[in-house]
Amino acid sequence: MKLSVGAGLAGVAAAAVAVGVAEAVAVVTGPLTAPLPAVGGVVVDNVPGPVKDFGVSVFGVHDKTALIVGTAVLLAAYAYGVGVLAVRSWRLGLAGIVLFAAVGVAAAQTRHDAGVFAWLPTVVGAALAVVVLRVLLDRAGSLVTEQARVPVGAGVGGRGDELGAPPPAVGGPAYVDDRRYFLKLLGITFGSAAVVGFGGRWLGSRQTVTAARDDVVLPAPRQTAPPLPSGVQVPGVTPYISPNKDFYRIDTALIPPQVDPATWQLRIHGMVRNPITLTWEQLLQRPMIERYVTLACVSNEVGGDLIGNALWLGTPIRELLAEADPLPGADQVVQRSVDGWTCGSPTATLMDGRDALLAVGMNGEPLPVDHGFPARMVVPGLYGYVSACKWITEIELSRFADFDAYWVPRGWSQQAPIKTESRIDTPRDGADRKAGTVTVGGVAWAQHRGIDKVEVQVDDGAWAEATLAATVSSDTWREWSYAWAATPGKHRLRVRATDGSGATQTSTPASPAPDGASGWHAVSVDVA
Ligand SMILES: Nc1nc2c(c(=O)[nH]1)N[C@H]1C(S)=C(S)[C@@H](COP(=O)(O)O)O[C@H]1N2
Ligand SMILES: [Mo]
Repeated sequence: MKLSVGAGLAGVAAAAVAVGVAEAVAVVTGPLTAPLPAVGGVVVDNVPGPVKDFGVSVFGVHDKTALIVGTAVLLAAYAYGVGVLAVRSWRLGLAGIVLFAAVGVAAAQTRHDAGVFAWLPTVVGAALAVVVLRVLLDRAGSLVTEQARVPVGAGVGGRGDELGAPPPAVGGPAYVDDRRYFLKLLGITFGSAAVVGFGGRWLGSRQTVTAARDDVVLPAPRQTAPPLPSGVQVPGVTPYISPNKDFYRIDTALIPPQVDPATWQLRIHGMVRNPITLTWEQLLQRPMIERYVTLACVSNEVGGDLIGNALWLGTPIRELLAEADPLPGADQVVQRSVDGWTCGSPTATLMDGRDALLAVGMNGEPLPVDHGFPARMVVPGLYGYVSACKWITEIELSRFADFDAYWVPRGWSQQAPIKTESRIDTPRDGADRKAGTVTVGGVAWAQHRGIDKVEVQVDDGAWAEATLAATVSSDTWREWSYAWAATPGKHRLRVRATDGSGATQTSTPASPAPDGASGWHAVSVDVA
């Protein structure tokens, strides 16, 4: 092993210690104050829109894991460089660690859970990294390349004499022992860093609001949802109601905010005559209704699955807004999450009579933490990024001309009603079928306008009307099926929907940015 390789590995091991120890300290100071999630969070907030879109399209709901792994890999490369530098000049090595600490501390300060001690995890981690790097480099000093290695004690005043060690043969057993010893030391360092780091993460994850959530007793609704008619579900198609554990999750939070309902408040202010502040107790006392609403993400590609349908329990937001009494001209309702994320919905849309909810329940449970516990917005007909604020703590009446919410400067439209779309769930793209009757099925959605017609086209044939399944309201997606007389060969199936306003889904393909994908979903099927 070359000295520089040993020094580089020593750098990486020191970084592992810094990150691991910082995770442990962050148990006390807040999970986002550790350098890895802090830097990751800054990256999330600052990457250009197209890069974020790329992340979502490649990694989907795993984009956060990909980001943390990516940040860790970059840090490892940097630390390797610091190690190599440090063996030449200890001062430069120290400077490298100080730079790491400065970046970590700066990033931690910007996180929503940053308290006065947000700097502590990085600083403690970096201080230990200095010690670990020094010790490892001293050990690595005995690792030299075979060519460069001069038998210890060979020269005048050789150190072998000072140490009283017998001069080993070149490449002999003592050399191998040195290397083994160093590698063992590295292993122990990495192992300890991992134990401390993952242990800290584990401890941190136990300090969640799960217990508070378990204690929540949801109020009975003043009005229950209309009963589900039979036949909402087409066999082989996505479940009509998405279970909470399978419900898609999209947000900018690397670690979902842990909001204690005991201290939670919602402030309704800005351009209103009558500002309101609600506690959790007060919110639960408001009249609640239950509604099925299908949520959709603007990043959903044609044929994609960033869409889900749930039974929400919440209080109608239009009643709260009416109490707050917006001033004329307040055309935007800005919603702000505890982590600073914002979205803006048209005031007119929230007050036009649709069941826009300040929701506390999802499919019969309190909101899962990932989906906004204790409270979030759900608005039928608007994409999530302009309406569905999770972990909501503020509603500010404003003007579109005066305020751009989170995604707007990143290249997305201020306003974004959900586009009429449809998807084929069965057969899957590339599936094989036997000739004869093949059931084609899927979902179609145009929230708040409703779905009036779905048509299927085989190859370049005429569009044929599919059978619509029952639905509970115009605010959810609608399943459909079509009995296809399949003939042998390779076929392409396409689908298009017509909404309650009579408009047929456009064939023009558009990518998600700036206001939602469009085009017809197609699958190809091999019929034998
Ligand atoms: N606080 C917060 N709320 C948020 C977001 C976010 O990043 N932060 N993302 C929005 C987006 S883009 C969508 S599509 C929906 C997704 O809600 P879900 O994760 O419950 O499916 O949440 C919205 N609410
Ligand atoms: Mo989204």
